[in-house]
Amino acid sequence: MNIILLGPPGAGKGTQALRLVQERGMVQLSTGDMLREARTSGSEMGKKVAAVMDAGQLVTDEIVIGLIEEKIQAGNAAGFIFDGFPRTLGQADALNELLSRNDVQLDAVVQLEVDDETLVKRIVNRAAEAAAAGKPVRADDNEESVKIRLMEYYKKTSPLIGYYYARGELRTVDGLQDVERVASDVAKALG
Ligand code: B4P
Repeated sequence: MNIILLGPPGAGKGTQALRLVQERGMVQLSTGDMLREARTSGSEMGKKVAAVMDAGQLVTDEIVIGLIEEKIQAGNAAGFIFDGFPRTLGQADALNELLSRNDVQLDAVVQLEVDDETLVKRIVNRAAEAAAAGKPVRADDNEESVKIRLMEYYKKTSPLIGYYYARGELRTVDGLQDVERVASDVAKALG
């Protein structure tokens, strides 16, 4: 089974992807994680994306599609979870093309619905918890960047809801519930 997890920043895409990896052995393709890995590698591409991410903006489609393409070509039997990808209509078109070129079928798109106030609270809370535990705090996990991330989401990512609805692939889950309940509703949505 191959699925997309769709939703605003802090909706819990990464959290639910991890559950699916543990429970179903699926492979998580998080473009956020891939980009964070690229920036710590010190590569030219990593340097380019660091400033964009810290400002809360979206990295170019070209870079993100390149990262995903490598992973899809490597293939896997248990299925992919696209976590945080696609984030623009351009990325959605590119994903369709990549999937059909590699003979991979998309089974469902799960949208996690959470209101803005809760999203900001969750992300600011994650930063506070990391700081208290002496762990690194994500440079984009502060109120100012989160507000820009939300604006980017509404402008560039939210049109994907209509896009996947029109294709009959969209399932919506209430992401305001606790992690266990969200996981149970995601499982139901996947059938
Ligand atoms: P991502 O790494 O994808 O981060 P995210 O959207 O903030 O997180 P997610 O929704 O996974 O939330 P999480 O489970 O962590 O993106 C970061 C940046 O990378 C972007 O801003 C952009 O610059 C770049 N990027 C990534 N993909 C891109 C693309 N395709 N194109 C262009 N640029 C791209 O949860 C957040 C917090 O909430 C956690 O603390 C968690 O514990 C908590 N939480 C989760 N579920 C909860 C629940 N049910 N109840 C209470 N708390 C919950």
